Amino acid sequence: ELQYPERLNAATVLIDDTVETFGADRPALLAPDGTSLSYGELLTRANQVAQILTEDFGIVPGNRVMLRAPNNGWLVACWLGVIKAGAVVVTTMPALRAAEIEKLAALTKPSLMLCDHRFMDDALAASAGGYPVVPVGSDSEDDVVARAAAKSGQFTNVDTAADDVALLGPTSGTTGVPKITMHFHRDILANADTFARHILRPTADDVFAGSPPLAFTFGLGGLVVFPLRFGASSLLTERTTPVELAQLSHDAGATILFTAPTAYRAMLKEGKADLLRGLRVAVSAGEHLPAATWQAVKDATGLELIDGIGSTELLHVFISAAGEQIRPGTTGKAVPGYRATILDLDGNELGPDEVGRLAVIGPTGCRYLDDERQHAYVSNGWNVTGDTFVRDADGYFTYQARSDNMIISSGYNIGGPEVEEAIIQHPDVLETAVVARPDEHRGSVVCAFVVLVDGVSGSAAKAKELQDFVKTVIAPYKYPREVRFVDELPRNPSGKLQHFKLREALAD
Ligand code: 3SK
Repeated sequence: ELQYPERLNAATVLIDDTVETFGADRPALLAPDGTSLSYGELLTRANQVAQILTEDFGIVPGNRVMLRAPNNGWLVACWLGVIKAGAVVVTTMPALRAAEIEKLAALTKPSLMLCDHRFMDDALAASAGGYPVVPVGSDSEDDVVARAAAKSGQFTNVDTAADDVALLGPTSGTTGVPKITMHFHRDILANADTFARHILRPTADDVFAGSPPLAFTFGLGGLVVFPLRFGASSLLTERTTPVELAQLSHDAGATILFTAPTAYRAMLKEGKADLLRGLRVAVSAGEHLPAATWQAVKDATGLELIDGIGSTELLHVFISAAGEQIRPGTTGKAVPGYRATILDLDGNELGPDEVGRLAVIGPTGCRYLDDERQHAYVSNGWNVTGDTFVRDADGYFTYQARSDNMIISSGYNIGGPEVEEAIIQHPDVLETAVVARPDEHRGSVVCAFVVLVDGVSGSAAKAKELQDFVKTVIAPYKYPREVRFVDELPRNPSGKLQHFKLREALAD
């Protein structure tokens, strides 16, 4: 069991203690242009931000501070500065529009927002003067960068309790209605001390890289908390395509990569998977990893992808496997420190090989801010994730579908992801998402939305070709009776597929 002291500030552990242990000169954050920020420089910047918050804006412990920026060094310094000041970080995606920020602000009641200067318009429109919005990276005197230059860089971290809230993480999940998850100082360290320590086994010589935004806890863990906890370096890139990410990671000497299965498939399809050969660890999460993708990456690079499922509610990954423990096609076993089980609709535990709702309990775990959905998603400490899984007798968990994406057609239960997994094996397919379309005769039928690779166009003949192909890969009754070709699939700002939007499109 993890033991943390009663008084704990996560930023002390992540930056002050790391400087103490590993020295100030080690590179902490790497930028795509080849520049870097050392641990000592990052500590100074974070202290300056904490001074700005407390001295210039009167922020006191417990105040909420919204952050809005792409992945870069100033965002990390701001994140650490807020935690050092004992305040609460509210993470937001830079892609959000004014109305979305307004909704989050109504729920989280920020006292202040620190906002990358390129994303000020929507931020100002959302705040409408209700709380100050301070730019980061502009030429203005009011800017965090200019203010930082006038500060000493000395700050004594606020003596917070391990159970004080440090982070509010919004999640729209896959349904679009935001909930705000609350995380304590100890939670922030717990994922590093469970998933990272046991599955990734980082050392100070590792270089982390990846695509997820820091506002998504997948990115926060993989690109900030884990590297800082182990004294490693992290390459931060603003928006990149999968191929650009592969190239930049290769050039920076990355050893641990975090991205989603879609990105690995895009790297393979564009013939760039070779760039991954220098990695020690490649993590795939955020979406279901089909066994075919795992095998294709292994064949092309020799790398065995580490699959994982996590959630904003639990902060990071709680089921995974590495090395000889990996069983392709399964997500893995409960990460040490977590327990996972399968429940029926009444909340009773199911046995091996029975399909049901995944529930998890562990050192992190969900408290929603002022939200009665707490009762639906958390029961006796068990977090009910909204995913349908099956567990085998050895404790390995295999994904079936989001609980709202099991398709019942003519009495057959068909998991949408199983059909997606078959379609994606066709060489002309870049991405696909499968949902149920209501049908008078069959109850529902399987409908596939398909994005084709560049240079291939959709047609009735191509749809028939895909349908015939699926029938050769899985039981023919599961084939998509309808195929719709689209230019892109709807994703939320964290990059997760929004199947509900496709179901809505079918209902229109
Ligand atoms: O599996 C996910 O979607 C996830 C969510 C939050 C944090 C980490 C992960 C992998």
